[in-house]
Amino acid sequence: MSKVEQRYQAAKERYAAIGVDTDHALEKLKGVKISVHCWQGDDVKGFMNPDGELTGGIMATGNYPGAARTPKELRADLEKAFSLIPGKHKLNLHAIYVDTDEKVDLNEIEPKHFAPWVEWAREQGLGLDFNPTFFSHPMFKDNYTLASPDKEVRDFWVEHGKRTRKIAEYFGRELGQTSINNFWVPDGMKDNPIDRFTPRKRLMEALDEIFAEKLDEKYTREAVESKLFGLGAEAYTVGSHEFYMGYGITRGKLICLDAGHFHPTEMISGKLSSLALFGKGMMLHVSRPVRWDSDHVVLMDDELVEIGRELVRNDLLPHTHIGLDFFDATINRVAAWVVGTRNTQKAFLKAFLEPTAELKKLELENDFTSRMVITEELKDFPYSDVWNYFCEINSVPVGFDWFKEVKSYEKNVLLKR
Ligand code: RNT
Ligand code: ZN
Repeated sequence: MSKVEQRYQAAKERYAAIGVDTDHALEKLKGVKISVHCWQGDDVKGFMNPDGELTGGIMATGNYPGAARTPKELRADLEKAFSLIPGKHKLNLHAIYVDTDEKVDLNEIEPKHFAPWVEWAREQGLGLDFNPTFFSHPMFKDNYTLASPDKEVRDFWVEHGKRTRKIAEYFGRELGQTSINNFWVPDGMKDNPIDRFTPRKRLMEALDEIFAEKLDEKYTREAVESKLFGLGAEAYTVGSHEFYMGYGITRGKLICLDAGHFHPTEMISGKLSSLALFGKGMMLHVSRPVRWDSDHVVLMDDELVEIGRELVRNDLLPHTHIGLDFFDATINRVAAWVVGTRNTQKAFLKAFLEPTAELKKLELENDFTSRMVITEELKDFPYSDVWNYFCEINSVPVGFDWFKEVKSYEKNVLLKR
């Protein structure tokens, strides 16, 4: 028996004593698929423009060496990251990540421009999710895309949106896993608008136009992602939380909550139970806000743990698509993926290792003392011994060992770019 397994057996006994079956928790964890975002690998540049500058709507900062410059490099980096993450997952692509020799614009993309991704995903046993790219483009005009007062601008982006649906449908059909196509639209204003209403009406109508054609939900489903404010849209974001709550519920779309898109003290964990009652399903962008900014690497903080608990305790995982969304260009990008993904998995494991039924019973009996004592004692339980065993049985490195591999990949591959 390996050391890791010995420790697992000891942990198993301790959890069994409070009515938790660790083997069952590991089974459950295995079923949790994370949609890993491609854009941490190259600071959201994509491969559509040769210089790939972020020119509006979104911003990444930092210049750590080794960013992927081609689809091939990005896939190599992703393979490295996935080899250090237990389980089988999905890759989340953005429209700017075309893989083709043809010069194509966002309003011209077709499934064939993504064929190498599909081939690779099939080989790797990964599903593919997708996102239209409503930023970093000359048609992002005066901070607007779909909400623009200029019909020519709107039409360009409507066409783009429609095309991404066909591409997501193609991913779903080819790979046999529903491809979630997530719409995030940065449109907004730097300073106080006079008219908040009309841009929202235009956004609603443009989205309706994009979604007019019915596609088979077996292959693709759409999500809509809100935001409170962003760089250059400090005073007003057209696609706010209320906007997309209404839109998603009335149009049967998944509602995407990004953990970094709310007021600094407003947490998405508290919203899941309500959304689950009224919406058609949820998508998460697991991320981390820091003061006014979002998109930091996911760390094991209280909110992450709470997100895991909410989804597990209320059995919401079947209705929730878990995606990651962060891009830090000041650190090793493969390490960023591994830390963020493994942390997200660990948060679910912590939740699976809770005696939930017992805690719910105590709560119903108004025994709030026991509720507090158990949840606090549980924080010191050896969940990491269970996690390490999960890594071992899934043939990925345990503990710091994964970082050694990233370091040598950095030395042998990334620093040579
Ligand atoms: C931006 C949104 C959005 C993007 C990606 C790249 O604030 O969170 O999800 O991060 O589309
Ligand atoms: Zn997001």
